[in-house]
Amino acid sequence: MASSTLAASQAAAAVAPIDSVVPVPVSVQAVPNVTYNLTSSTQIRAAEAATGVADLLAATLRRSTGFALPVSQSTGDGISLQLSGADPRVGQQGYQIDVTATGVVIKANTAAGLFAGTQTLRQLLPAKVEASSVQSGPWPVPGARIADHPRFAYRGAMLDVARHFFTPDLVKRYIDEVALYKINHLHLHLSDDQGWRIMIDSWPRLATYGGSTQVGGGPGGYYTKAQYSDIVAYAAARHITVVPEIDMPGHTNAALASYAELNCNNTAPPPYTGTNVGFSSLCVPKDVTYRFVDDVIRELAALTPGPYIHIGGDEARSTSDADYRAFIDKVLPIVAKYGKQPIGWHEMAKANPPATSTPQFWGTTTSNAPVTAAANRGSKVLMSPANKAYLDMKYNSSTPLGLTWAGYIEVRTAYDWNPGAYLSGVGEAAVRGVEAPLWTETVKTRQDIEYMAFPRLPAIAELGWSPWSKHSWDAFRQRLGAQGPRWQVMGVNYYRSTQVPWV
Ligand code: TNX
Repeated sequence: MASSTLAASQAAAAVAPIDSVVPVPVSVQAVPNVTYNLTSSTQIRAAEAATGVADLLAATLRRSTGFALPVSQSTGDGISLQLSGADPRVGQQGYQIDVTATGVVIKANTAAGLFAGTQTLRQLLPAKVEASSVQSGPWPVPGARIADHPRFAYRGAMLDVARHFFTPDLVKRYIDEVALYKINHLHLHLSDDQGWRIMIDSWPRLATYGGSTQVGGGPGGYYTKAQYSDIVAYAAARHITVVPEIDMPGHTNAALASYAELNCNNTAPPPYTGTNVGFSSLCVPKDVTYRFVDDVIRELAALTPGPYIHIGGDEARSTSDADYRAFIDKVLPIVAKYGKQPIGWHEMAKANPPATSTPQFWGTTTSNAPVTAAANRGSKVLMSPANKAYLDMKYNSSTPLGLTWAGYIEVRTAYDWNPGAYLSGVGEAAVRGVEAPLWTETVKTRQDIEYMAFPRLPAIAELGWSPWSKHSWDAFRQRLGAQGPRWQVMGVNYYRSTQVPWV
């Protein structure tokens, strides 16, 4: 081993589990010479409202430890999940952990907070705890007092299931992978030129015909309503809110191909399997367009327990400016009518949307007048600058997958920016959170998804969760390096960036 590599791995190996939690907690105090050991007699005790969180934790720990780990509402030592007595400062999503010689106590004000606490606990345990078969112990948890809560309420991951279709099982695996880093929103890009991926009963050809292909001409696919609801429930159990996106008025070739009447010339174009953008548009002057939008939003809202529906709105290069504004003006009230709040790619801000709408910034500059104006009117902005947060950009010139239009994004580039002070005139208080989008023109398999997301997704997750005062590239790269063994055990195909001292 070259001496510099050896030095790097020794440095990394020295990072104790308590110092390697990602995202870094608000406050971590080690309690020296104290360890709690998980054993065959450990019990999991949980308040009734936390039974779901306890069951998920038990399932993870049982697989690798082989212990029974019974879940009950009793009190006593072992692992205890409590919904009373938490410091009010941990808020609606935070938690406290106390690890003593007799047990691990996690307290929070909500089940979401307890779930976040259990994700920290997983990271305090040895990496082999993630194994899917029984491993030999010991299973030490280091003595600690942790108090933690997020910087931003919204920490998102987006998966483009339109350019390439991904099965419900693959989406669930991604949910599991991002939950470990306290991501709490999964944005599904459900429609684009190349495919429509959700059954809409009142317009069934959207899915059956519009969903029948993908980039490169593969078979595509779509989610039935039952499958989609199952994904939503799986995410909800992990305290992740699904944000469905139907992209309009552009990025609509799959819909236009499915129904001729949606086209201004009443002629359906053929399905599209290339990777160009900006060539399609719904027909803005036609009434049928808004019957279509109303039906789609109504059916989608009924499948959506979360507060948001994403209406896309990006790259509408085949729609005139006037038509674009007219379209957004008509669509936003439809979203409100079905009880949802709109999110849209930042072009939506040109239409002066109301303060209830969230523009999602995806530019590569640090100023955007319409977005700043929207923030000044009271909108909260979701930050996804393409040259920092886009998981589909190549890491460097030798990355086999990905695009380059927003530049190369190495791990440090993904980490070293401040979402609360990035866009001029859009300060911390005007930011709803951060999101890491994964567009899939070049991404076809689970391994591809993981290679592009890991390790950049945890970088974006830390920007969304941890306070800026804790931001440190040098400390982050050490913590990230310590995640490597965990990903190996989980079978996550991650990019071994040379910027990170992998353990
Ligand atoms: C731009 S970002 C797009 C997507 C592409 C992506 C590829 C945005 C809102 N639109 O349609 O997939 O670039 O990086």
